[in-house]
Amino acid sequence: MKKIMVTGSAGQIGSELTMLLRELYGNTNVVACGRKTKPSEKLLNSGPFEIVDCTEGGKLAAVVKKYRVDVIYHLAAILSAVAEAKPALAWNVNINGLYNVLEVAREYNCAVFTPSSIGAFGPSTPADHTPQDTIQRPNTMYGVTKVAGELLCDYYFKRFGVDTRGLRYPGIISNETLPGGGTTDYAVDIYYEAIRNKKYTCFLKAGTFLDMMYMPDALKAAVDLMEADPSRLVHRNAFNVTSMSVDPEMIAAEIRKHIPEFKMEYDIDPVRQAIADSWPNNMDDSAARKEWGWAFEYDLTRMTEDMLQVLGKKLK
Ligand code: AKB
Repeated sequence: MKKIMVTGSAGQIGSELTMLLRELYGNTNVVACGRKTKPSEKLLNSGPFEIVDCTEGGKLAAVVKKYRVDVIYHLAAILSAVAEAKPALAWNVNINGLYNVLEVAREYNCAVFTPSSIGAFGPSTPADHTPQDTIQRPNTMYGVTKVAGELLCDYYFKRFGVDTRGLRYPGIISNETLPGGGTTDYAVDIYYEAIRNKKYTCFLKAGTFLDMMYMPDALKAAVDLMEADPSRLVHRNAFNVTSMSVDPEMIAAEIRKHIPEFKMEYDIDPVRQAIADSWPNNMDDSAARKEWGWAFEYDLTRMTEDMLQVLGKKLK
């Protein structure tokens, strides 16, 4: 059985991916890593946990050695809005952290999954049906680190044969752990506030279209890509994947089907609006469909039903 390490395991994706990987590969075969001293009880009680800061290569190597890790899901990262506020931190975590992971993977022969993002595109990228291979000149620190990360992963595959794979994730919507400091976070907050207060003040303008995906599809995409036949992978490290292209009004309208009194107001955050305006409206994910069979299960309607049901119980 594969031995797996997850960095950033207490984060929005990590907290759920770790539990899925433990279900699939066995609890003791998946070591959760994070900088947080207090991960969730569920995570802590279901398998091994190690405190690891990915900017410290020696600690990463020690954990890989201790657990004889074969696959690293490297999720520790700084998201777009925080990266704009703290560019040096974003560079250190997103670039130096990834470099350390790749170096350890090279030394110990591990495969590596790294998420890229819609943030790897910029204002000169075609915004509609954004092709798999296109212009990538992002104007945010987050985007700079994501493009550099894609290239670094390609380099480690070509130069050293490290089995690197990755996805350009859209905004991920989930109900377990809140995202921290992203531009697409409104699409998570809106559901929490709909349940709590039946109203939401959105920091992005109506008409701001962005790709989104529900967490179960995001997790499935990561696992399916890592299990895919490598001989079919042309675009190893940066597959466009998406489930829906939506603006705030579309999500609000979908919520109103369940909570008719739901009200939406706007108070635009210029920093996050500028980031969102530089990202695609909708990506073409045909390469992922062709090369490893990507298909989503949750559209806006199905996701909204599930989000409101789960959060309705959780926030009671
Ligand atoms: C963010 O908004 O920063 C992330 C992303 C789309 O990469 N959710």
